[in-house]
Amino acid sequence: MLSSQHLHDLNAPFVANHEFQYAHLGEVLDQREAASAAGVVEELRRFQVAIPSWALGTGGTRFGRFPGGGEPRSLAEKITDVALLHQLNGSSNAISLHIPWDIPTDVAAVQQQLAAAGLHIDSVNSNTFQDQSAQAHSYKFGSLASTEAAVRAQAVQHNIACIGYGQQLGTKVHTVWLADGSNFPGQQHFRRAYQRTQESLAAIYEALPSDWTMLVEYKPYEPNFYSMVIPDWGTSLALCQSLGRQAQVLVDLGHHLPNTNIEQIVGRLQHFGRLGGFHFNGSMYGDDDLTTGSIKPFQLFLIFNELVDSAQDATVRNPAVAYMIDASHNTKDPLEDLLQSTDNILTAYAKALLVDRPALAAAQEANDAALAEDLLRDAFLIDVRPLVAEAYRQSGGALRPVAAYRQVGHRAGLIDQRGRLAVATGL
Ligand SMILES: [Mn+2]
Repeated sequence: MLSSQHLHDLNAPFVANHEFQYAHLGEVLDQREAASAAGVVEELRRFQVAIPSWALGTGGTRFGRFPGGGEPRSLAEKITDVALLHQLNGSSNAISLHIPWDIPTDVAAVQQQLAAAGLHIDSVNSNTFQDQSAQAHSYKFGSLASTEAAVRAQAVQHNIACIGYGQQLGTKVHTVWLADGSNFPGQQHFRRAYQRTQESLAAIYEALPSDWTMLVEYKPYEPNFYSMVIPDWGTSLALCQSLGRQAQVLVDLGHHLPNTNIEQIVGRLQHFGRLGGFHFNGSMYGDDDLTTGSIKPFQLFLIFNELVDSAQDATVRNPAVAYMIDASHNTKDPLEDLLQSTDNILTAYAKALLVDRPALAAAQEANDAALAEDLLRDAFLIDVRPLVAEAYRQSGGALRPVAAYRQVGHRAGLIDQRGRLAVATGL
């Protein structure tokens, strides 16, 4: 952990320039009248995005891993890493856990460590996409959708066990992503696979405490390449509607075919009151799990534009959305990548807050396509970096989180402490 004096010293070289830029932008925004700098900074400080425990090490690809050393070897070390991220940006106050990779051995110690760092567990994620050494039945041909009742029962029990771990740690969100599907035409009966999945999810939903949310994630392909049992938001939505109000759709930005209009999906799900959560990442082709906003920053802005629009619309009855990052790294230092992802998320959110919404609504009503598009572009093209930096500073963090992380030589310290060959649990 860094002392507040140390953070103050790290910010010192940047303060004068930051204050100049922030004051200038404040005047520009006052003239536009859509939103004030202070108001946006306040919103940014409120916005928190959960860090996935599995992205603190090098996830790699199926072709290999190129780790940079010093990966967290336990849940305690993962919490330590997220605590540093939260100290630097004030925007990462939660961790998504993966079961069985992050099963807590000492719950009281975990709770104590979380409280000391101002963190909490935002969700538990089940894993039926691979076999664990001790399990009785294989998931080779599916889990919740398996043709074998004993396999389905085992997968249901695992999900219920995840909820139990989550209860111990104080979270109220359970995320289900299914790898189930088929690789060849005719391999799987589509309707029956869906029915079996629905029944398995209903059994898990039965065990869900009344104040919990169950998030159902979809994905069009991979690891199965001919069909996935839950390939799209429509299937997720249908399943959630069949389960009950506590079931919500989770949108993972990388889980769409190229050029899918994700912002429209976001708008639709909010209309139905069924947008439960986000997995942020960057995508060029598919589930690439790259830095959020690195490839398509305009798309990320348009997604936040929908979120802000819905938040300001009293007719929208969508519950609070769980914001999470879901990424995998092989090129960058994972902690730097997560700082960059959070920075890009806050940048897109800030720009969406600057949209002149009454003017946009009027342009849409008048079918003025040129003006409507221009109003979005006007907000998107404003350089909001001073607002994001000010949010970091007001939260007691670093004006430039990645620069501060490098300046203190954090990765070298982790390698000294944990070893060059340390591998994150689960990876
Ligand atoms: Mn995901």
